[in-house]
Amino acid sequence: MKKYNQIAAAVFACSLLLGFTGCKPKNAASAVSSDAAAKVYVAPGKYDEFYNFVSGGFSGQMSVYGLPSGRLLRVIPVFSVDPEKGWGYSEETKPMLNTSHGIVPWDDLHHVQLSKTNGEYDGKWVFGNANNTPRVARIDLKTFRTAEIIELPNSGGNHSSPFITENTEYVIAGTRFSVPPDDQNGDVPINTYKQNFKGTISFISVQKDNGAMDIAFQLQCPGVNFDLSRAGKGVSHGWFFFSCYNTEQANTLLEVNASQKDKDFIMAVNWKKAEEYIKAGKGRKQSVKYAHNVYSDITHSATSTIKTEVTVLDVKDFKDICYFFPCPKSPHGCDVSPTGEYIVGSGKLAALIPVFSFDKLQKAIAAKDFIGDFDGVPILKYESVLYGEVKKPGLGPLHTEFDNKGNAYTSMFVSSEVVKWNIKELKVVDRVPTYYSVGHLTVAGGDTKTPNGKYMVAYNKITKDRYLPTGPELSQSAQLYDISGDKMQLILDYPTIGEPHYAQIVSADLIKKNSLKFFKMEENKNPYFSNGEGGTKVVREGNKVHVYMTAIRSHLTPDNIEGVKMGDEVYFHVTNLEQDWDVPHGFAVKGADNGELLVMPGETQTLKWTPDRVGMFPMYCTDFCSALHQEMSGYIRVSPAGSNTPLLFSTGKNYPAADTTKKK
Ligand code: RUQ
Ligand code: CUA
Repeated sequence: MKKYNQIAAAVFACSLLLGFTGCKPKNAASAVSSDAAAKVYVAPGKYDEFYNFVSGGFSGQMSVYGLPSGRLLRVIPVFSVDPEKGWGYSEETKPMLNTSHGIVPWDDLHHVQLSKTNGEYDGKWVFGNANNTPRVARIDLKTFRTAEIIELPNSGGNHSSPFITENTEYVIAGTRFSVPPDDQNGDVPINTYKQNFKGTISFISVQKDNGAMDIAFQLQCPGVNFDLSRAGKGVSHGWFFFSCYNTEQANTLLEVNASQKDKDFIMAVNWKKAEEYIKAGKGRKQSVKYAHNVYSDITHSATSTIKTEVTVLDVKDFKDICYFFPCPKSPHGCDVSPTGEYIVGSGKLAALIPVFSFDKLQKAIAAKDFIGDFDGVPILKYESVLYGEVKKPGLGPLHTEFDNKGNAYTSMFVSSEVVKWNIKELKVVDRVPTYYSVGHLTVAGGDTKTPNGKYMVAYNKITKDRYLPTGPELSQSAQLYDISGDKMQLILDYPTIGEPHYAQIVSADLIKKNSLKFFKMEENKNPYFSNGEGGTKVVREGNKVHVYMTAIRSHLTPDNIEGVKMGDEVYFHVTNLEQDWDVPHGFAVKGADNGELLVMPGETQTLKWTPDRVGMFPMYCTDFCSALHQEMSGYIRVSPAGSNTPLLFSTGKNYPAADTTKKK
């Protein structure tokens, strides 16, 4: 307890310090070496060597940077609407944000995971988690767009997610908040946590060829908080490791009540065993409700399906799926070394880094070296699983990644530094300050079997004085370190979008060759596609007016529309006829409370507009597409309800003036 108090005091002192002075390590500016500029300089017209996929945290998005330049290449909308991409505004993209609770326009994305084959990045997809309304998304790296989102029942706060197995057999998602299962009455006193609350882990299968996701099964585990996880690899393939906190099972003031025990747990899961039980029909069907959303690059639309069943294994009934082993004080990160032999726990309040051995874990399980059980799950003895401890690494270890020379890099939130240590010897070999309060870090290929080991990026929670002031909120910051030598060397600071949590770095060669340039017109199966300007039309169906419109440099077809009346709902189905890279057209109409559109070459997107008044409404292309972009515009006339203005539409034609406004 004394030890805890000291650490807590240190945590508190530093957070106080941060609050007032910025807890500034010395020589912040001079920490950058003189050759740093040359190391990060990517000449105009040249490509970066790596893509860096970065979580946007509370923005719900994912951003893509080039490294080593730190240039922002793209923000990918995932769990939030995004006006820059039109995501969530067009009728076609809205279903992607659907959940069993209805449309959720903004969530919180913490972790990114690139798909893997044989424990190496394969460049096909990147996955991300929605933390608040639990979901997992798959982003297609051909289009850099979200292709699929699956909601997770029986979960709350999908933090320990998404982590993937060596061959992307499964994407795994552990619940942060334990909750009563969805098919049980959740209307129970909160202080019945111990009896009624369960922690669920979801196993999402991923189809090899097209990436299609499905919830294969869920494990119902004791009620604790799952924080982070990693799949085993190499020798530990077939296993998964989850850090668990709040093993006190507290339901209030967790800050104190979930920090009582000296050790929480890491939970080891033999997922191959769980898979066997599922195949043998041992799972129980549970009725639930969750959304499964899929975007098609052929119909250029999303569908959202509500599903109603999952298969659940209750781990306390199967004694050989899950094992707990103690891990010092409120573990956060739980990372697995490139060989798969070492599992690194990071206790947020611990003053050491415990390193566990997979080999010892197997022996301890075989020897039934248990010290008891926790809600029916056996607990192994700490010493029997421990490989060793890294002593005095710094304060507040959070996350660890690995290089190709047998070293590990651990972020230290409280002491604001990255500590490099040797895995075999458990000796600290180098440390560098971060500016300030590093959360996650990533090494190029750092969670694969063969890390690249050239760069490491620290993602800092607090920026303070690093950039020009921009009011009360400053952009969060990433810092790039050259780790190719013995000493880590800070070479670049760059601002991030939202608050970065985890990120990954992958060789650009793996991705850039597959990138799509435009959608083929002949493959466009959107039901409102206009096949060329000859295919455009305006169709009235009761009070719905469907405008089949095309956009090409530099006009809209039709660009004059009359005969729309108050009470109508107008659907602009805009097809971009371009068949060339990087020529989007936008579409906007005055007063549209549903936003605007951005339409990629060969794609069709729909804006719904309900006119709120009689009059003349300009419409135009919002993306500066050509010299005559300003000419890419038109008018839509709205007449009173019941008027007999004929439905007319055209481009380049002036009909004889038929002034219907005078007639009643
Ligand atoms: S977390 S700063 Cu949400 Cu991954 Cu550790
Ligand atoms: Cu199309 Cu501007």
